[in-house]
Amino acid sequence: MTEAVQTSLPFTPRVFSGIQPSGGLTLGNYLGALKRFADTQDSGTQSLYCMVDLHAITVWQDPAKLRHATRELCAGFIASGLDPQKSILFNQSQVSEHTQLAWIFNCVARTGWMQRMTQFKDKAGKNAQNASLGLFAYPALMAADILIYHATHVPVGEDQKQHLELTRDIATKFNHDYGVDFFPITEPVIEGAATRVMSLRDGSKKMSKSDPSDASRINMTDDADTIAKKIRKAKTDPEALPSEAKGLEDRPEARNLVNIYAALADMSVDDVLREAGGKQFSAFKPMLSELAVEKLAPISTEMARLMQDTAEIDAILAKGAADARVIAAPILKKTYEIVGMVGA
Ligand code: AQP
Repeated sequence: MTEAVQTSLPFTPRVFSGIQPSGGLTLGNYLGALKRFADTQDSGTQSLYCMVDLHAITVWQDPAKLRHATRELCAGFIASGLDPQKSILFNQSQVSEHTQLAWIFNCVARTGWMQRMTQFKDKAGKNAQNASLGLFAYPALMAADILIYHATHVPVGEDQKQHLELTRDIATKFNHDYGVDFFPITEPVIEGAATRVMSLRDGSKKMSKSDPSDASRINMTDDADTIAKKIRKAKTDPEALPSEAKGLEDRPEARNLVNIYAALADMSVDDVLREAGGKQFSAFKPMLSELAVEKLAPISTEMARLMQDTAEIDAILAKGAADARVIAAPILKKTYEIVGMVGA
């Protein structure tokens, strides 16, 4: 089965997003990505969600842990409400068209563009010469992940905004260089109260699975006691909560906890502050812990149940990869034709 490949605008709406199996899922991944994917899965738009294992290895991954994290991530998608019958769930390395298109994009993107990427600078640290070439080229592979499906919308957290802009730049340059309207100019979808969940230990750093401090994040597999302890110890300031959002402007840690509460409760920040304004953190933190446990415990229980049958998870990923390929293969073929590859 093949599908007609569009070579000129407008493009059929299609959603793509990915998460790295680079460790356990965090509350940041859940609120910034998974929950939003689940909330929109019945919108009628075809959606593909990818465990981006090839991105994960841009920094060292132990092979056994990577396999486990990929399956656990798939379990996390399903436990968060993603239905593999409605959305295509797969791991990136099973669809080789991603890397084939990434090579073309490596030849379209400029090294200067990559040098400006803040995620590369953050992850490479002071010794950029020692970073992998893959880490440097990461945004070109990400552009390929999206554009190999002609995806028009990419729901992500705030941290991915710069990479999405680069995806648009690559599509624009490809279309311009080859005189076509072949790749869509993808829209980032960055919405909700928790587009940037911050570290519990430092309100200026995003919550991240690879932060060396486990106390900085809530893991989706943390039990109720651990969640409560981490929230109790979360950095705050001595003031009571304000009664409106502008009172949080210079209080990053307070803002973070209120944002997390709002996103978990599906409330606006103003509504949360209408209820909690005037409370001290000694009263607000237990409210947040209770809500976090109520929302996360069923997900972690379901993840653990799904992980008892990894063969079933592997079958879901294999089926998803086959479905993804049906969309990706003709787009790669057309790309090769446009670029001038014989035999495409
Ligand atoms: N703290 C966050 N707040 C909101 N959204 C977040 N996302 C990640 N962290 C936050 C969103 O989750 C999706 C998947 O991200 P990823 O795992 O592919 O890479 P990442 O953004 O680099 O996430 P981590 O946890 O920080 O992973 P490591 O530590 O391996 O780099 C994206 O949509 C992202 O925006």
